[in-house]
Amino acid sequence: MSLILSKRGLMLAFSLAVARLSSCSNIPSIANHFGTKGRYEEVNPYLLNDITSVNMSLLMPPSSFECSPVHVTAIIRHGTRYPTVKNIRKMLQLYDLVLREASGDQAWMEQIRSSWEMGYTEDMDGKLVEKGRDDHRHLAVRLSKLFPSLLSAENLRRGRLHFQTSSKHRCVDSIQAFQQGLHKHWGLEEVWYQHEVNDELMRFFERCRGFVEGVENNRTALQEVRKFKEGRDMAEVRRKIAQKLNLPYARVTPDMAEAAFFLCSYEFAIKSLLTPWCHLFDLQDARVLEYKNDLKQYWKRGHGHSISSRASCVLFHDLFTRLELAVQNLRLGQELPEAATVQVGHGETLLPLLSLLGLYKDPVPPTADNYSQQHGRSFRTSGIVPYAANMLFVLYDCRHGPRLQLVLNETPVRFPGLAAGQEVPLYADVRLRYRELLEGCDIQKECELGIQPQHHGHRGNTEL
Ligand SMILES: *[C@@H]1O[C@H](CO)[C@@H](O)[C@H](O)[C@H]1NC(C)=O
Ligand SMILES: *[C@@H]1O[C@H](CO)[C@@H](O)[C@H](O)[C@H]1NC(C)=O
Ligand SMILES: CC(=O)N[C@H]1CO[C@H](CO)[C@@H](O)[C@@H]1O
Repeated sequence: MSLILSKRGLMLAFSLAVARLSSCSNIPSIANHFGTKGRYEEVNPYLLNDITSVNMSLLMPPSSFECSPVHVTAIIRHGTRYPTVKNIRKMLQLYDLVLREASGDQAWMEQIRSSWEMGYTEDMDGKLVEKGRDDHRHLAVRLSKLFPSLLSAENLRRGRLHFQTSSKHRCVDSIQAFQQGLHKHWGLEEVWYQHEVNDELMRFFERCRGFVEGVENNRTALQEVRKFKEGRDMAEVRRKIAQKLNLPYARVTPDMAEAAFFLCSYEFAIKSLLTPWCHLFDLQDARVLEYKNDLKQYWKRGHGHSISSRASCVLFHDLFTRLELAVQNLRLGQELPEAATVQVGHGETLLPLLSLLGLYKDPVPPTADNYSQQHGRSFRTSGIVPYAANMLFVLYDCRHGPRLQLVLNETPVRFPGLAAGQEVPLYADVRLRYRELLEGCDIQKECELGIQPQHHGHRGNTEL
C-alpha cells in the first residue's frame, strides 16, 4: 500500500516538474550541459530572479585609474532559435521510432505517447523564437544600464550607435529586438531602428576558402568527432537509452541519441519546459553529449585547426581599426564617432574570434579518446556560446592613457598572456600582446594559404 502511495507521490512530483519552470529550483542539472543550445540564464543564474539586473562592480576599473567608458563594441550571438531542418528531421525520425517500437510503462513514456506533440516543422528552420527576441531585448536593457553614457537615447538620436548584422533572419530579428529593448528602456516614442547587413564581417567563415575546403568540407579535419560518436562513451549513453525505451541497442544510433538530447534542450531553451524526453538522460549522459558538441566546435571553430580562427582576422581588424581610431580621437580631444558598435552574428562568429585572441586554450586538446581527462577543460561551449552570448570590448579614457576591458557574457575576462591584476590593461599593452595579429593576419593571405589549385580528376567540391 505504502509503495503505491509513494508511486503516486512520484507521479505528482513529475507532473509538477513538467509545468513551466518559474524558479531556479526546478532546473535540472543537465541544463548546464546543452552546449550551443543552452540558455543564457544557465550561465548567469541571477538573471532568473531579475532578467534586467546587472552587476556594476564587475565592469569598473579601479577608481585610482580615474576612467570613464568612451566606447563599447559588442559582438553578440543571435538569441534562442528553432532547430534547423537537419535536426528537425532527426528529431522526427526519433519520435517515429519511439512511437512505433518503444515500450515501457513509465509516466514519461506515457506522456511521449499520449500528450507530447512534435511541434517542430521544417519551415521553422533556425528562425528566432519569441524567447530569442527577449534575449536581445533584455540584453539591450542590461547593457544600457551598464553603459548609460554610451548606449544612451542621445547617442541613438545622433547616430553614434552603429548596428551591424549577419544577413540571416535570426540575426536581423535579434538586432531589431535589441533596438526595441533600447527604445523601451529609454522610453523613446520615435523609432530610430537602423542596421547594416555585413556578411563579410559576421559570416567570414563561409567566405574563407582555406576554412571551407580545409575544415568544413574535409572529413579528416573532424575525425575526432566522428570517432567519439562511434566510441565507447557514446555507446554507454545509447545502451542506457535503449534500455529505458525497451529498444534493441542497434536501433539507438548515435544520431538518435543526439536527437533525443536536442529535443530535451530545445524545449528547455525555447519554452522553459522540461519535456519527457529529458528523462532519457542523467548528468553523466549529458556530460558525454556536451563533450561531443564541444569536440565539434573545437575542431571546426576553435583551436583545432588554426585556419578556423584565422578566418576571423577580418573581424579582428575591424575591431582594432575602430579602437585605433577612437584612441586617436581621444588623443586629439575629439568626440569619438561611435559610442557603441553592436554586431550580431553566430556562434560560428564568436568562437573563432575568441580562439584567435587565445582564449580557452587548454594544454591538452580534446580528442575522441581522452574524454575522461577533459572534465576540467576550459573550452566548454555551454558557458562560452549559449544563445545571445556576447563579447564586449570596453574602451576607457583614463588618467594615464586609454584602457581596454574584455567582458564575456557579462563576466570580465583577462586577455590571455597579460599578467594577473591586468583585468583592465592599458590599450597599449593589449596592442603589444596582439602585435603579430595587428601587423599580419591578412584575410586574403590566410584564407588562400596552403590551398593547392585543384587538378583534373581531383575529388573536390561538387558545387558547380
Ligand atoms: C558582483 O561582482 C562582485 C565582484 O566580482 C562580486 O563580489 C559580487 O558578489 C557580485 N554581486 C552579485 C549580486 O552577483
Ligand atoms: C584535411 O584535414 C587534414 C587533417 O587536418 C589535413 O591534413 C588535410 O591537409 C586537409 N585536406 C585539405 C584538402 O585541406
Ligand atoms: C591528442 C592528445 O593529446 N591526446 C591525448 C589524450 O590523452 C592521452 C592520455 O593522457 C594522451 O596520451 C593523448 O596524447
